[in-house]
Amino acid sequence: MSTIRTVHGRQIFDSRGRPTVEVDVVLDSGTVARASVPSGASTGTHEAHELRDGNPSVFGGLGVTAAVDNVNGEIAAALRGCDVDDQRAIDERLRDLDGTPGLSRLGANAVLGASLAVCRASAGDSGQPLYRRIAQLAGVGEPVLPMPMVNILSGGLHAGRGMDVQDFLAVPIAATSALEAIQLTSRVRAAAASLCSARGLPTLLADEGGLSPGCRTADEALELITESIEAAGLQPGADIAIAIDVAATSLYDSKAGDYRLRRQERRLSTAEMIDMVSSWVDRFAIVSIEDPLDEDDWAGWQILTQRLGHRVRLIGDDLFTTNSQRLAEGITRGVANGVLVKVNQNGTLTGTLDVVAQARAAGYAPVVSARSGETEDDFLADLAVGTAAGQIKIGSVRNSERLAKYNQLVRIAEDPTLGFRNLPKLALSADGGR
Ligand code: 2PG
Ligand code: MG
Repeated sequence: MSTIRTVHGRQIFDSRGRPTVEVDVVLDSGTVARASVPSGASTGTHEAHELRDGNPSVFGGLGVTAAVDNVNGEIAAALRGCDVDDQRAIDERLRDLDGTPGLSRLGANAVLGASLAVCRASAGDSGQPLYRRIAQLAGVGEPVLPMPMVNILSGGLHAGRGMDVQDFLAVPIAATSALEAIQLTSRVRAAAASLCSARGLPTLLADEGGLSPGCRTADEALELITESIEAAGLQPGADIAIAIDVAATSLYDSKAGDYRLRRQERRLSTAEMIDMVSSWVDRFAIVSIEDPLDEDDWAGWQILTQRLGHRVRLIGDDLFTTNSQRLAEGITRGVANGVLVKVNQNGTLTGTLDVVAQARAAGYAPVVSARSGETEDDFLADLAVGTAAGQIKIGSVRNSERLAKYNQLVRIAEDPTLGFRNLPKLALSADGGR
């Protein structure tokens, strides 16, 4: 057993150039480990609290010096001398120290940076790859390489609202290995760029490295991604399936109680949103839809799940915010059948692993996900493998903060004992596929 000697935080910068927290942990054995914290743009209200300085004259209020001070002060003092291998005790200690449900006092960014760095230190100290250590913590016997869903077209808050729907992604269902998955989706990404350029559409990159063609309707974007798959010499629905993240919370107008599609200058009720999403599923090779409705529209989600849950994965991101109470409510209400897993929505590694276990026990598919603001930290690749989540969403196959994770998957794939998992089949049933 090694104990924690020092915990040191600093302010670094994420892929949008915004400040974020990085933490170094040093053990008495001399092992050193580092982790940094991502940040979202289309955030859910119920996420753990990201502590920002709020001083508008420094980084527009986005500084994280108070969170860093908390790492170097209270957190470092609380963790000094702790057994690095007892991740659960450390994460509970961090939660107790903070004392608020959403980690708003110390900041979830401060707490998470420490939590992830501790896990990496423990892995390094015992000489095991990070994904093996995570598998141990998660109680997973057989870690597995995940199927990626790769961002091809971007809209919403990741692309200046150039399209209403946030992500159109390619899922390489014909792939039999992680490398082949990356290769197939890269072909689609390249074909989409050629099509955009041939049509005079912009080919500049959005926040997650996807293209932002500014399609007026989701139908146009779905046609464009379908044509891109075909132009890459692949078959939609057989080689590549389509996934969507509507990120509908950012479309919802809570005063009017409806959804605003700005590009079409239209407003839709919940029922009309459900009809629209159903018509996409009828006409395109769609395997999963994330956040098709607002984060608090439980009743709408229920109707949608009954209608589509036996046909596609319905993934809750803003809906569940990697929070076990929210997920428990969704399971009870029969809402969704998949959950997006984002470490900074939860705030600790143990809390995140608990949500994955809870999802699995209820038959909900976990999808490990990056944020739109990322660093070069590749923890997520190991998290997806170690939890055997089966699916990962990192963004496009562009930009170093995205490639850091894909490249780590490539390295992990050198382990000959690991399998690659295709999409889990939906358990067909009348109650929404659960
Ligand atoms: C999402 C994520 C990642 P953000 O909505 O799923 O694509 O975006 O990090 O901005 O919440
Ligand atoms: Mg989302």
